[in-house]
Amino acid sequence: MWLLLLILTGLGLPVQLCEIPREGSALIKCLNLELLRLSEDQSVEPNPSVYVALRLSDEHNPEKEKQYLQRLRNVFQPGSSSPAAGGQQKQLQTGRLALYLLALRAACHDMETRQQRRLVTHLKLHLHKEKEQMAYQRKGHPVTSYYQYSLGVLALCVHHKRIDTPVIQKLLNLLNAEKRSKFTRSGGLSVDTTAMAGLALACLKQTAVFDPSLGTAISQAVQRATGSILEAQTAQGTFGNIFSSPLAVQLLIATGMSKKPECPKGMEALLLGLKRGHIQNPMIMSQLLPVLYGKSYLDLATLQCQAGPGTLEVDPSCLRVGSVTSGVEMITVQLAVECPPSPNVLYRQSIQVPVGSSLQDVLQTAAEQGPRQFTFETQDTLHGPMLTAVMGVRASTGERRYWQLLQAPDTSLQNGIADYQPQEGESILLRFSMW
Ligand code: B12
Repeated sequence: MWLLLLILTGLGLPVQLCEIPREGSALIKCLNLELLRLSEDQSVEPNPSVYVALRLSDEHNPEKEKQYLQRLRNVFQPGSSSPAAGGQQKQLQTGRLALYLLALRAACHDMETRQQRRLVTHLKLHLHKEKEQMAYQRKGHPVTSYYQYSLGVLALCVHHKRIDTPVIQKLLNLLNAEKRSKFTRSGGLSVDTTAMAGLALACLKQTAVFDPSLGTAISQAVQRATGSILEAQTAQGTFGNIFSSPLAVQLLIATGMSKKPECPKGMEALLLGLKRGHIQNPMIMSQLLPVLYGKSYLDLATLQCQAGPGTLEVDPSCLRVGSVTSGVEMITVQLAVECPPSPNVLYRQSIQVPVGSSLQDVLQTAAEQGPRQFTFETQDTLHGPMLTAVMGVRASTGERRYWQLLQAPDTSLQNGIADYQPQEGESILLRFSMW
């Protein structure tokens, strides 16, 4: 096998090891259709990441994509059809604004109008503020997160907008080995963030919209990011967990590392996860779809938008079979709330819910039943509902505090409250944590 590869590479023939096995194509089509169905669901806030995924697909439904883009514009740039309107983009955080700009690139939208130029200026301003806050103290953090900062650089880059040297420099510093600890969360490497930072820098390398003196440092940082991703591969083939693997493989594709044997192993793990129904969150689905067509966000930089015939139509064989719950069989889940310092237990109770209930259902039941009072609040994000307050204690981005979901005593859950389904006898811990 290796000999054959060597010969093929020597002959200059393309060696594509990270290809999708033929039997995966039905699964991919269903994923594509699921995202298209989501784009039509008026009860769900439009998500620019879903639009980007649809545009990076090989199969299209131009009419539905057009309608979805309009919905995105209504939400992310209200009043953008009237030239006098200023839009609401000032309230968008770095990451959302960046995702919206990626969507506009995916639509080949004209960016030379006053309003669109203003969006770009806003993003530049956001990045400047993020950078200033990082520089403020020695251990300073960005206003939002390193992930959103990287997404911001990527968005400007795919639009071929010049990015200030100090902004790039900050990203380079973050990827330096000695500062690697900045990417760690719960003791492990945050593959998602490394992959996003790597994609941003790989885009810069490709489009060359930077001060040429940074060239070598950018190339080295891209190498470091891909190296970290490859090192993060697990025995199951995922890079980090299954949910960080789509962005990780995007980076491998973008940097030509898809020829490495780690890539097909990662792709296999992703297809298996998809087949087993582990990838249900629309945000993750949207990060995965481009990978399954051999693409990455970098492809947006060169995307052409010729109108072609629509080939994506509803396929009944893809209809999802929802989990059947009898509504009669009940399970008991232990729910506890911890708020350090000291394991200060604010609440502990057994909760009964029907089989198949989500963690959100458990919290809702706890809030409705006595004898001890339980309260919680959530906030809608592009990833789904996030738990933002418990027993009156509120998460805070500024103080980098959040409500961590755990299976007691110490296993951090890999799904959010809407997606996680506790089992009979399970102990769930909500812990106010630092990130
Ligand atoms: C940064 C980050 C965080 C930060 C967010 C802080 C901040 N102010 O930025 C912190 C540390 C708080 C966090 C927490 C959690 N996270 Co997180 N997070 C991310 C990351 C790396 C980037 C998210 C982002 O900025 N998106 C871009 C912006 C533009 O979109 P947005 O919707 O506006 O972003 C907000 C939401 O994404 C939200 N958020 C972050 N994580 C999660 C997780 C869930 C389930 C929900 C509903 C929302 C949410 O915080 C963002 C900022 O406000 C993603 C990686 C990825 N691949 O997406 C993982 C990721 C989304 N997180 C994940 C998980 C599991 C969690 C937790 C559930 C972990 C836990 N056991 O407690 C908690 C959420 C618990 C809760 N209270 O509901 C998983 C979700 C996997 C899945 N099944 O879909 C991901 C994909 C990481 C991974 N590979 O496992 N996270």
